[in-house]
Amino acid sequence: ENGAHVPVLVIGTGYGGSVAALRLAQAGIDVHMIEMGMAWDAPGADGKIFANTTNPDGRSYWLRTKTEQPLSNFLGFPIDRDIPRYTGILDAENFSGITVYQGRGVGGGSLVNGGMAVTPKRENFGTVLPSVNADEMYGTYYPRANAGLGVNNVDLAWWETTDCYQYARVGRKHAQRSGFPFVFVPNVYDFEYMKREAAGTVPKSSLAGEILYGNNFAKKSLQKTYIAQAKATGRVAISPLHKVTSVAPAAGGRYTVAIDQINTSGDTTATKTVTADRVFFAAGSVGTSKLLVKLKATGALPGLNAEIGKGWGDNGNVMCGRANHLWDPTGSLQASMPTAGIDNWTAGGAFAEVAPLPTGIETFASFYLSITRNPNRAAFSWNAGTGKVDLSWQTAWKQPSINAAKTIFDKINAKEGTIYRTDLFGVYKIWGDHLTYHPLGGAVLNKATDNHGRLHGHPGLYVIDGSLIPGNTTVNPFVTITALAERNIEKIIATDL
Ligand code: FAE
Repeated sequence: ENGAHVPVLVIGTGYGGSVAALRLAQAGIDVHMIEMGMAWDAPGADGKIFANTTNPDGRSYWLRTKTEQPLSNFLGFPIDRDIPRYTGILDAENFSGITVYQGRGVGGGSLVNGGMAVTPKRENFGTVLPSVNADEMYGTYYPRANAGLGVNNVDLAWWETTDCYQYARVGRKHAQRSGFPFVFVPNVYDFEYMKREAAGTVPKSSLAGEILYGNNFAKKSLQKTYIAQAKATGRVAISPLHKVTSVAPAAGGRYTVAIDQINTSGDTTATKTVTADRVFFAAGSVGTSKLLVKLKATGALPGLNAEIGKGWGDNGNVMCGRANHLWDPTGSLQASMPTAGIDNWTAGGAFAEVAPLPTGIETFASFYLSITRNPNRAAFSWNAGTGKVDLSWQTAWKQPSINAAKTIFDKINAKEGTIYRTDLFGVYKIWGDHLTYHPLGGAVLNKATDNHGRLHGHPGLYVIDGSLIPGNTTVNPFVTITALAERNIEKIIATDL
């Protein structure tokens, strides 16, 4: 409520924010979480909370009047369509050189992501978080994060025979015939439920193509794990459809937090001010960076250092499809949750997730999201003219990612006698190089903050989300974001509170 005081305010309800809220509450501290997106706890007119991937509606996108699907075309035809403007679940945030996809709502990215719960290989960890003790991460915090997230593995005997992973078995065959390691990865989707979907005994979610716009069943989003546990403590309150616009020092070492309440059309219906002893920035790499860059530039938080907004990377994301021969179908039924990847990180700097194309028809296509070693880093900056935050990323900076992905797919195409699909991202365009699902950095650990996420210059302000990670995790990022948050909050509770 306007004028209220809270001990701890958390901005955002994604991985970092949920870990912070749960552990603080368990330590006996009352927490208020502010989330700009919706609660996603009530069904729409069709009886479902979330819209289907193949049939987007207002629930699907954050305040857009037209969908912006990551695969914009099919057989060369644009597939985007008009939708009502609404505070939907997936934000396709357009910067000048890249579109950054993010989840909006209680649960953040966990609402829209593919659930791939991947711990980086230990030998690569030094490049992921160079200032963090790897023994502690692999001994304590990665296991804690995996347990908290409810990570599970697919039953391999079932995977080998089920129709819905034919596309992945084709991916394995092609990888192995070209000599690449094919690795299974854990997921937070309940694979026992998926078996029952395949058997036809429960309502379908992954086998109905649900992914980008939310899963109605069986994906253990943060709503079902960390946030459910946090609420059960009785110490955590959440305000959805509230957007933090400012944080500034107040008397007594406290902070004043300005918040806009919005309606489902995105209009501000009230502005509120609260005070907090401590504020955790957990608005995601883009959300946290935008706030901090603005607050530093406009003088609200003058003590922030020159590292704010820097070190941003796209986790080297690049997408592509391959056209298979007609004797190599990938299946009309494709589970929307990926289970495996092609690991050419050491030799070629690419880890390619074998991704589904859950269109419901046979496409003879193999589709991949590659995570690559891309050295380019961008910075956020305040644009006083527009009153917005810009990002310096340029589309051409994806070239190292394309080169890395080609170390896998040029070889597979040569071996199989196949070609790239050129119809998925436009007309005669092979590479999906205009986007990322994995924004990382902008308030890098041990640079913009100390080695546990305390912002320099303003005691009581913390960063605890993907903005701490300097641009690349070598694999999908949310397990690392969660594990780092577990590490940092343990230290902060022990020494600051
Ligand atoms: P995040 O989860 O983005 O949460 C930030 C929250 O803060 C959001 O709910 C925002 O709405 C909210 N917020 C932002 N600004 C404000 C403000 N001013 N006031 C109030 N609230 C605000 O942050 N990762 C994997 O590891 N495996 C996958 O399979 C995978 N698949 C993905 C698929 C898609 C389509 C997408 C978009 C992402 C995927 N990711 C995946 C990435 C993963 O979801 C992402 O790294 C994490 O969600 C980032 O966690 P954070 O806690 O940093």
